[in-house]
Amino acid sequence: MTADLRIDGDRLLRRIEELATIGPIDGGGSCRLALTDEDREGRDLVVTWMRDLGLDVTVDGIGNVVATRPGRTDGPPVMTGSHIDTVRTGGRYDGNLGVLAGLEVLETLSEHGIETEHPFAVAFFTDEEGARFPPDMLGSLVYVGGMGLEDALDITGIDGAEVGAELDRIGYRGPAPCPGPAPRAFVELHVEQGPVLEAEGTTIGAVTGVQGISWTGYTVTGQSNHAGTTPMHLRHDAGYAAARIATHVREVAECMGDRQVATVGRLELHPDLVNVVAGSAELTVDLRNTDETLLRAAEADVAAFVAGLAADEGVEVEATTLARFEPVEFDDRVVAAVAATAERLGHSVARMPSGAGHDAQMLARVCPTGMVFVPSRDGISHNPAEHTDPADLVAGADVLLQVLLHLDACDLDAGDPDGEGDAR
Ligand code: HGY
Ligand code: MN
Ligand code: MN
Repeated sequence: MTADLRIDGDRLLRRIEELATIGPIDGGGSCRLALTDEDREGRDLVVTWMRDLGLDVTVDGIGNVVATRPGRTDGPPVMTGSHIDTVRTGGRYDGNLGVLAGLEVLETLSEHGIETEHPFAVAFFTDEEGARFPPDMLGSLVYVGGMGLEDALDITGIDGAEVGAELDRIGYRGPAPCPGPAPRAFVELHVEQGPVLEAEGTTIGAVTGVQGISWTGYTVTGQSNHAGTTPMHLRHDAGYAAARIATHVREVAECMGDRQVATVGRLELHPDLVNVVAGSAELTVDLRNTDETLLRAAEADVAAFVAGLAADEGVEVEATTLARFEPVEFDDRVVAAVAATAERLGHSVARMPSGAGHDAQMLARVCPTGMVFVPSRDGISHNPAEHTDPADLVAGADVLLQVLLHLDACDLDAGDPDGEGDAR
């Protein structure tokens, strides 16, 4: 009876710990920025695990890795996965849990001799974080045909490196075609990275969708000048202008309230010296909302503010869109399957949107897609203090296993709203 099948929790936890030792940072997290040597090392470890399981491993032109276990029939796989690249202050679960839980699902099926109807696949997608090379979810965006491969390979990172050259350097520019083949269905397990599940005392999130994301890079050009001799009315202070933009976006989010969030994560002044009025500044603005109309309103407000500020301060401001994704709704059948499966396994479950971006929001463009969340302690993520209780990690992986089996067995065309399918 596969309905009673569960993963090997200790094996999953061991792999999470082992992967976390690559690119280690203080506090127990990892730094594996996309396409760095640390990312390559993490990729090599996970690919070794995939190959040790006898999975068919492919690497595509943007470095996405897909490992497939055959089913009774050929055709589009039931797919799971996430990412193993991290931000500079990464925790050990963001992305890694989804990839390693997917690997654990395939190993569990093999060690119990389970033959699935369709192939099962686990993937890790390149540069999900977008922290080094914007936009985020770059690999999965290319996988689903949302960006041409050549355009993606030409992207220059915050350190001046280029995606294509870095893929060549780490040996992960593979032959598999982009866009990749659409899966039968896709389910991603991920830590919530927010405070909701923990606050509600709920174990599983049945994720209903992902909020819209707007990333803009600003270059402010003023005039460097002497901090002591330049009268205030003669200044064209790029540092002041950047600071005003940063405080304004915070005010916009607080004024709009509800789900609107705004972040200035990067801010660099030049020449960055105590006694020099900044001649130029670079900063990024991250705006997000579950409602596209409200997100556009926030973008318009910021753009108007920046234009007025530039005129008042006598600076030039150049804006570059680094990422722009509209809100995504996941497939009701998959959301229902996650919720029903969590309940069947005896876990509390809540439906909720995702505040963070995920590869699933890209796969949702090409197949029935959903996500499983598990709680984040104190809602912390993108921080080495990121933590999820082992029991919750295992619970999430068990729900993932059972949802994938349901999506393998059910008739997706007929729909299967109760998510029970024909549990075998
Ligand atoms: O930015 C995000 O939400 C994700 O961590 N890439
Ligand atoms: Mn993630
Ligand atoms: Mn992340």
